Amino acid sequence: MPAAPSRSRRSATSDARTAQRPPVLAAPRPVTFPRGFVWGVAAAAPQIEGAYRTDGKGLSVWDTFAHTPGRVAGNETLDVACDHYHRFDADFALMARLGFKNYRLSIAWPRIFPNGSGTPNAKGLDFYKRLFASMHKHGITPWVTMFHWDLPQALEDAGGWRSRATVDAFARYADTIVTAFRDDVRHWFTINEIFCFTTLAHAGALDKAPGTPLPAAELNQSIHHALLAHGHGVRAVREHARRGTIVGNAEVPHGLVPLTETPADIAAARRVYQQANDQIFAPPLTGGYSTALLRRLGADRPRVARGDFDLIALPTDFTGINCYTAHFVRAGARGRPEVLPFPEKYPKSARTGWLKTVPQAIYWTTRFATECYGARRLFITENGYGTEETPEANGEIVDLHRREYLRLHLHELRRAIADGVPVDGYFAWSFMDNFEWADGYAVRFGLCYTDYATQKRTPKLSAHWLAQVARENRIV
Ligand code: GBH
Repeated sequence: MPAAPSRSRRSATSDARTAQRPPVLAAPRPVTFPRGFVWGVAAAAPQIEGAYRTDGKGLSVWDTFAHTPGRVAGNETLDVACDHYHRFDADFALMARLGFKNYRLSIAWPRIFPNGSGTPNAKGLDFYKRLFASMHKHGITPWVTMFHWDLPQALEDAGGWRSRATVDAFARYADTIVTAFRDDVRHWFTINEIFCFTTLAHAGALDKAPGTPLPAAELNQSIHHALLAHGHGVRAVREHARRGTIVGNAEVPHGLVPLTETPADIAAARRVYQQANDQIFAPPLTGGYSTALLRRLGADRPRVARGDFDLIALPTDFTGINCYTAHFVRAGARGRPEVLPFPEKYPKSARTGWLKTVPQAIYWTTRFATECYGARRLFITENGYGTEETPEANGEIVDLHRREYLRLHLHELRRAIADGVPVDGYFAWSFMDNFEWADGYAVRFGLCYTDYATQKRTPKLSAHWLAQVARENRIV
């Protein structure tokens, strides 16, 4: 046998030498958030409450939509959902145990005005009174959305958002809830994502309720009415809430990120952002429709009454941004913006094709809101990841996909704050798996796993992780 090559000996020696003098590295630098940064979790009444006819609740457009065969995957309904209506106290106990101190929820309009008008339903008001009392008992601050898509069916039958009468009905509803809950609620959101219950409900895929096609002029009028409703939400808080109560919206601006962070690509992305957001996201901040928008809409532009923009642009206390994804933009020839298509295999949620992972979305969407429209105080009102999931054999849910999605977004959010973007808080979507609209219950966005057969909630790995982030105010 020849002797073993002496090389191995030599390398063993040099390894040992290296080990004696390891390079000195800094400890991982903690990525901390500003003192007082608000950490919370979010959900919405129609997606979790169930009890769809209990205590006098009227039907919403989503009840009707889900009961129409073929509209929701598996023909699933909101009838029972997470049964949060009967389980809220245990849900808040779990939230508190994890350490989440802020919860964004919504009030179901058809519980308060089952037929859209008339006298408010005392049992509906009483339900939320009990719910807020439970939250306060558990040390959780409510952040309440007035409208998260569950329009009373009676109002839809009378013309829905196409009709200006729906704006009046919303004004009355906003006055009613802000007054009724003035001792319980100090943080309000007016309307969640106008784009989703107007554009997506009346054009294109029609996969949001009521899901009926509309001519462009009526769609644009509906959007205008929804903006007016937002204004009434702000007005109602100013008129009826206790001093110090804050109000803003929760909108989902189209996300556009520069392919490279060079001046040319940034300018290209900004141009597309401004055009894509000039009808819904911009008006409350800018106080009008841009001339470019009006030119683009042409004869289909909405009728605007005198004073409408005084209402729409009433100053808010913050701008809420729901952030999930974005498109990449680069500067083409002569700086012309090019929105890039996503290649087939780009990282995305397996079940929700629209949810492409683009963490820079949170940096550029908040930054552009400030740069383009002067937003002075921002909250991330939703950010999250949905897909199909099954627990491991031991019952644990090791949702590393969601943890990575959230972690990457939080790093980008921290970068935005470091660059001066005024973001004061972050709400993860969603506290627990729930009714994911047209995708039914198959797509899970929860930090907690919902077993729909038993209604048992199990915090996933991501819930424990984000709760620790919230408790320590840094990315762990
Ligand atoms: C939010 O909307 C909702 O507020 C929340 O209720 C929901 O459960 C959550 O996100 C998860 O979906 O037709 O190509 O424009 C999400 C924002 C914006 C996502 C529109 C779907 C449709 C893609 N949505 N988008 S497209």
